[in-house]
Amino acid sequence: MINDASSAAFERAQALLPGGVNSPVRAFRGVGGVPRFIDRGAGAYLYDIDGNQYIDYVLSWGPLILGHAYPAVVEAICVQAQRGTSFGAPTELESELAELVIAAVPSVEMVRFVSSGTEATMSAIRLARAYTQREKIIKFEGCYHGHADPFLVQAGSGVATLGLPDSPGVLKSATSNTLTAPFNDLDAVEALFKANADQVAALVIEPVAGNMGFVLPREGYLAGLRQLCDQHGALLIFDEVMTGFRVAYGGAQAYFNVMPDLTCLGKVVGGGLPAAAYGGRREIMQQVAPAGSMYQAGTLSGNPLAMVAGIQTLREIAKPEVFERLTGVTSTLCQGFWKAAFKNGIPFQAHKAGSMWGFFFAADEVYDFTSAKRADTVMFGKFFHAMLEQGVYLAPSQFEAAFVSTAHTDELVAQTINAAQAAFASIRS
Ligand code: HOZ
Repeated sequence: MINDASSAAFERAQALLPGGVNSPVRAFRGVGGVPRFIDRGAGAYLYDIDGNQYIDYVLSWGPLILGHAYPAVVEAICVQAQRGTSFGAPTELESELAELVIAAVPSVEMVRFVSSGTEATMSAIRLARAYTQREKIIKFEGCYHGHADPFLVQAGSGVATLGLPDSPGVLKSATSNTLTAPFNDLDAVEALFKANADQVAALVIEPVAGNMGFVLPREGYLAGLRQLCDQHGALLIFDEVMTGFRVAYGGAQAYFNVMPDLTCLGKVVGGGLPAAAYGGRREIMQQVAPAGSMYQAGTLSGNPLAMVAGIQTLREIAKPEVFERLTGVTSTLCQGFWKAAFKNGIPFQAHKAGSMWGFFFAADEVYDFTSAKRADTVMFGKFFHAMLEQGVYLAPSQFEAAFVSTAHTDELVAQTINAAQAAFASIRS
C-alpha cells in the first residue's frame, strides 16, 4: 500500500504541530509507522490522501454511529450553517437535544451541554464536590476521563499508549485528592471509602472501560459500586462519553440497569461535531450556575451546528432494531476474530457490548489495567499493520476500543473477518 502522500504530510505536520498531531494516539506511536492522513470519509469507509480505502472501526473514536457523512446529518448541518454557526445566546435546539438525551438516558433529569468530554468530566466532579461539600474523588486505574489535571493519575488512552508517567505540569496539589483503585475490585473501593470516611465526594468510572482496551465490568460490580456510594454518601458518576448511545441507546446504565447520580456524555451526542454534556438528578443539576452557584460556562457550549448533528443522530438511532443490528455486528466480528486467532494458535481475548468491542493478545482473562498491560502489544502492532495493509482501519493502540456503525454491512464485516484471518496467519511466528 502506497503512503507517500501521508509520509510527506506527516513530515510537514511534525514541524508545525507537536508530534505532528493534535491528539497523541493519532501519531501511531503505539504501533509505529506513518499515520494515515485522511482525505474524506463515506459510510463505513475512510480514504487517505494517497487514495487508499479503509473499512473504519475507529469512526472518529466513537461519534460516528451512522458512519461518515450520513446524508441526514450533513443536510441538517448545512441548513443550520446557512442560518448561522454560533450565537452565544440560547436556541430552541438545545432544549430539543436535551429532551432527547433525558428521554434516552434513564438517570438524567437535567443536562448541561459543553464542547468536549474533558469539559464534561471536569465539570461533573466540580459539581459533585460542590454538592457534597467534600474534596476527594475515586477513579480507576486505566480509566481515562479526559485531560483535566485531577484525572491524570494512572490514566488510560494516550497516557497508557505512550507509557507516560502521570503528566509533568500537573501539580501534586491537583491530584492529591484523587484516589485510585483497580477496575473490577470492589474490596479495594470499600477500603478507600473506609480510609477516607466522609471525605469522598464522588466515584467516577467508565462503566465499561474503553481506554485500557475494551474491558467489561464483572457481574454485580457496578451495582456494588452503587451500593458503596450510597453507604458512604458519595455520588456515583458514570463517564459515558464513550458508552453513551453506544452500548445501548440509554448507555451502560440502561445496559446494566445501574443508575448513577451524574452522567458524562460526549462523542455520539454531538453526531461528529464538538458537543458533550453532563447531567443527572435535577436536585444536583440545579446547583449549576446560573440556577445555582457551581460555576461553569463556555462560548461554544450548545453550539447550533453540534446540536443539529446530535439531534439528527439520536433521532436516527432511537430504534430498538438499530441496536439489535449493531450488537449482531460486533458479535460476528468478535467471534470471527476469535476463531481466526484460535486457528492460528494465537492467544486472544475479544470483548463486546452493543456497538463497542475490543480485543487483546492475551491468554488469560483481561479484567483490569494490570491484566490489560500484560497483553502482547508487539503482536498488536503487527496485527494492526497487517490489517491496515488489507484496508481495515483499527485504533492505533492496544489501549483503545473499536466501534461499528449502521453503515457496516454484513459484506464489510465478512471482508473484515477474512482480512483478520490473513493477518493472524501472517503474524504467527
Ligand atoms: N482520547 C481519544 C481516545 N480515547 C483519542 C481522541 C483522538 O485522538 O481523536
